[in-house]
Amino acid sequence: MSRQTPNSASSSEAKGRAAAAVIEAEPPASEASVEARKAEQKARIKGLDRETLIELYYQMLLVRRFEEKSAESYSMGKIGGFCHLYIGQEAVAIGAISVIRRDDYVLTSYREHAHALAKGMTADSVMAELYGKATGCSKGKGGSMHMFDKRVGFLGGHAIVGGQIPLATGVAFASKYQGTDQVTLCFFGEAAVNQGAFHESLNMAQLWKLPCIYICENNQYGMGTSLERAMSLKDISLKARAYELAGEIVDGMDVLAVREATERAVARARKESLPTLLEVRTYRFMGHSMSDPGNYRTRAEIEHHQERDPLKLFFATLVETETASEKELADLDKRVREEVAQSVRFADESPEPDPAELYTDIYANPLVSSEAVY
Ligand SMILES: Cc1ncc(C[n+]2csc(CCOP(=O)(O)OP(=O)(O)O)c2C)c(N)n1
Ligand SMILES: [Mg+2]
Repeated sequence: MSRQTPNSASSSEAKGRAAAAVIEAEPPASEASVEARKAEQKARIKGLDRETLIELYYQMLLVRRFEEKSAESYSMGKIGGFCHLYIGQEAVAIGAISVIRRDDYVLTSYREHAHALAKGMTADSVMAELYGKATGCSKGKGGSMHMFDKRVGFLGGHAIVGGQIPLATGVAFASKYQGTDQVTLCFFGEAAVNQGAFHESLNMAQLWKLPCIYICENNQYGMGTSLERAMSLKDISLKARAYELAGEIVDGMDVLAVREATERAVARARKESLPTLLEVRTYRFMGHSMSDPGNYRTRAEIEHHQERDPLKLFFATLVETETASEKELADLDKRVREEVAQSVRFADESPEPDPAELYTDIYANPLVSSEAVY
């Protein structure tokens, strides 16, 4: 299912392979049949201990239940502003972030509740931020799109499409410059790769050998525009070759496939200080945001992908390999629902930010006249 390109390729080799790969383009990983995917996941499970596997399932479940609750609270008017849900994509953030350290960095887009939770932020602080409360991770001033917690290396939450890509490149540069062995994971959607900043960043990362892992979450849509309508080269992983980076297509519905591919990339970054581009093929089950009427795709298309639900797949694998019983996983679900319910109570009962907070944590240039017209 995955295809790798080594860093060491000479440019003529790389050109030859790129041309061949365009012709032999593989079917999207997200299209693989449920049975084929299950067989692959069962093969991957070998060698992983039970504790790690249950933790991965717990984290995916936490994100799923957290977001279902967020949708409910949003509909009740408890959450304001934009709210982009991640349901369907859980295997990507959870699989990738499971192989990095607390002192490594993660940057992503506005669809970031999962990444924040996976990096170690509490459900309380993320939910309170959604509610715009003073106890939220950004003191209630950021909301859904601007989660941040320096203590766990979660550097946002970025609303400008592709805006986090050069920032992550800079963070990786800083780690290298300071001589640490930290790595940076930079997540973004497939629509962001059409931005100039993506290309500038990949070029610099390979030229300067930066420990940055670029993770493109290809969910096949940028708002209501499908990848087919927006991209001349649909095989995003090939874009790595333009800059001689290692590149790989990954099945984004299989948490273990994402984990393995990220492990390879992290080793490359940590030991050799080299970047990687992972194209992780996934699908979002919900609208672009809570206000998306969704009239650009059919219900049948969504249902087709829901058969490949990463949580359903992992549940089946855990049960069929006798790693866990159905009862055990149902009990875990109960505990997760309670943890999420607790975060809602915490957010509900937390105070609103003090009006004086309007003047803190803002960037303003005091040299610019207050009479300036913007
Ligand atoms: C520079 C910029 N252009 C346009 C937008 C409006 N916009 C917000 S999300 C989005 C689509 C991005 O899609 P993708 O990168 O695939 O991420 P996904 O939403 O699928 O996770 C657009 C065009 C923006 N926020 N920033
Ligand atoms: Mg997208």
